[in-house]
Amino acid sequence: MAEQESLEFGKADFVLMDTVSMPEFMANLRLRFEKGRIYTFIGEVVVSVNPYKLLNIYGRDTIEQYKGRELYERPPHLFAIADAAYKAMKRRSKDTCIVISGESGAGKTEASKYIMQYIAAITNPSQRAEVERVKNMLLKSNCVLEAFGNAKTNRNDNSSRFGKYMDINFDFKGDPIGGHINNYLLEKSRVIVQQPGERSFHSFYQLLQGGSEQMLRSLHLQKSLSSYNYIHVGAQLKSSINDAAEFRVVADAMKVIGFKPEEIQTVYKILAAILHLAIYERLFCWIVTRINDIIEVKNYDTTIHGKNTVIGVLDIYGFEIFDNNSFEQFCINYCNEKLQQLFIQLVLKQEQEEYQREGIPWKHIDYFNNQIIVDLVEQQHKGIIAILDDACMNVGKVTDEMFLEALNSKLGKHAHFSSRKLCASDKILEFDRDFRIRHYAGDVVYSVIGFIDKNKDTLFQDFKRLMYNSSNPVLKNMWPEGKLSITEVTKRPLTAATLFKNSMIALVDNLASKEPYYVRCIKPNDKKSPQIFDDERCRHQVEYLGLLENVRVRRAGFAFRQTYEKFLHRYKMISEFTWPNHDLPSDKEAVKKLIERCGFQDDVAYGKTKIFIRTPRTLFTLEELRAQMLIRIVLFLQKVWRGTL
Ligand code: AOV
Ligand code: MG
Repeated sequence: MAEQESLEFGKADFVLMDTVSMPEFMANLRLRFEKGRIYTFIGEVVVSVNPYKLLNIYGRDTIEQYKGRELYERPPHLFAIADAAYKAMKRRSKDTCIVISGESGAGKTEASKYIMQYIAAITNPSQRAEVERVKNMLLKSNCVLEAFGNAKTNRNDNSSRFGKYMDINFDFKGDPIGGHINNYLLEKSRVIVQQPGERSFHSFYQLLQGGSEQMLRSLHLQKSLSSYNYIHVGAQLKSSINDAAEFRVVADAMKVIGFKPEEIQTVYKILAAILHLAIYERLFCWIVTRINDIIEVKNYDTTIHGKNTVIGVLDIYGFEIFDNNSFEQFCINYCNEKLQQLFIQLVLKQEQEEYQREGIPWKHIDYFNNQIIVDLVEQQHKGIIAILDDACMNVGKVTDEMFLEALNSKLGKHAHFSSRKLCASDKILEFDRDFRIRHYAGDVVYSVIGFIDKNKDTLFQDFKRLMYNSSNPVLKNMWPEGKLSITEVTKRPLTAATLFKNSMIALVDNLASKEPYYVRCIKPNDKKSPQIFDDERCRHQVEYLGLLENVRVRRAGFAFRQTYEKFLHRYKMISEFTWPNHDLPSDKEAVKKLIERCGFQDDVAYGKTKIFIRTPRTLFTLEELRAQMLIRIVLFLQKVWRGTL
């Protein structure tokens, strides 16, 4: 359990609560927020509350406190989890991932940046120039992607409008040698329409506010934001964002990453063209591909240097409810359902299943399993995406209303789906327009308008061919399908929703194949205020994130487990019964003897194939005993060798 700070700051690990109850959980969370302690552990999970103010807790001195320390030795912090993921990767050659979840504005993107900064700060102690260059590129890529993929929404002034999963590759020394970014569905409709109070992507405002007179003139642009239909509404909003200064930071970052001057020029030309004309996602994907070309691992020979390992950092758009929710919110919220399902699978379900499998006495802990909602969206033939695809396949004119009709007839009995047709008294929902999904994080009303068009996502082939035949290589690369022949083109392309579903399934498989570390972000209020801790809003998030269940499983559970064979291999020198070999009937019996010898019998349970240790302190003590014994063994062998025994 986490090193205890003074009790005036509350409990550093929710596992230490006197009773596991919502009031006590909330009281601790609030106390810590008010005292500026925004991080709290649940075992190895970090719960974070957005402070909405700059805290002096990310500097060099704090980094030094966490470097190389065990998770429980220091107060809870993002750095503790980043260090744990890094250590697992370095010591045990494990691929790890850090999954950051929480609703829009809860602090995911900021957390992912602090984690990357920490990893950059603790690696490459020998200051190899090439590694420094790679680190710099990885950090700067954030800033470029944020300029082109983030926007001000009513929930967050810097809201990620795309999902991002970034792999950082490390060499055998544990230093970064490259990376790869996967991006997920950009909310491209924002280029054309924004809800009241919102802006288009930052990049447009940055160009117009920060580009030099000469540059704007060469792009045939005017500085006046009100001249442009797509952004003039957003431009009138009062905001804390300094677009002119950010323009220079982003242009500089592109240079550092390795974009060529003519490529940067083209990016801004296309941005200008978009203001004149309706192709932004292509530009965004091209930027990601270009960054990937530059940051991918090069010249690493695994036969010489061994495996290169990976830490993945996932920062995706958070669950969101707007006044008007469309196809994009449907995809974003489905994505959050998938991540919640992964958390349930890895933290709640598998943990309990393992105790059952190993025959450890265990009282089952109930939790809400959102698989039913995941199925509602993605199930083959019966799910919403399948029904939408069916509607899109129909020849002839299919309308959004017909899609809603199909949903009504196929999902009428589903507990998490409703519409006005199915429930006439539900006056919030409009006939022929709305349906509601009861998500794990709350009810969301979606308007079907635009679903069919956005899902088909068709662009005229002539247009693609025209772009592909451009003499500008950047434009050409953005439209690879332009080279397809007519016969190839007539094959029906996958729909936007199916592509997104496939990418989510691949993402979850990828995360599940790595050792996961979790950051669960909570938004304290809807006013972006550092002072307000809105009890009701926070309680709702604690509830749907399943944090109380997480504490219960963790509290009743065991921090560490290992097969008897591996356990003996590491600790057999601690007891005379097991060193150098034991003559007991089984490894399990030998481990029992060893544990009793050390007096830890009350802190362990013996499963069929594994030993389970409840508290990390027991493990640390075993490690200390092992280290002491190894020194004695070495000294003994030295004496034997010198003949002085
Ligand atoms: P998100 O990534 O979770 O939302 P952000 O990480 O963008 O949320 O956080 C929103 C805002 O909260 C930031 O712009 C900061 O002003 C503030 N903030 C968050 N974390 C911190 C922190 N640790 N210290 C100080 N301020 C913070 V979205 O991308 O909308 O789901 O799609
Ligand atoms: Mg974000």
